[in-house]
Amino acid sequence: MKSMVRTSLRLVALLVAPLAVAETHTINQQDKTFSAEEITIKVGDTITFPNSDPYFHNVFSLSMTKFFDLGTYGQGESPSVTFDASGTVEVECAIHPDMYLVIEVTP
Ligand SMILES: [Cu+2]
Repeated sequence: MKSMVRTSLRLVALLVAPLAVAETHTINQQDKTFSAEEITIKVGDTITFPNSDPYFHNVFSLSMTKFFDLGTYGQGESPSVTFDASGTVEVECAIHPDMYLVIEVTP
């Protein structure tokens, strides 16, 4: 009987685990700066990078944790990136060298 309860609990744990819902965060780009200098997120989370400036940005990262390049995009566009591994991600803009953001992706 005890082992049946244990098995049931394990089954419930398996069913519940995937419901630890991934979150979506927003890092706005305005006045040639990211809306945060640092953000901590969890593996599986997504960050959207809306461009609120009347000129182009090109958000990218050369970090091993997450390598990406969103390309050149204009005002009102809002591309996103999902982070599938833990670690540190340094984010820059190819057009504005002063733009810098650090993302800590935690397990
Ligand atoms: Cu930029």
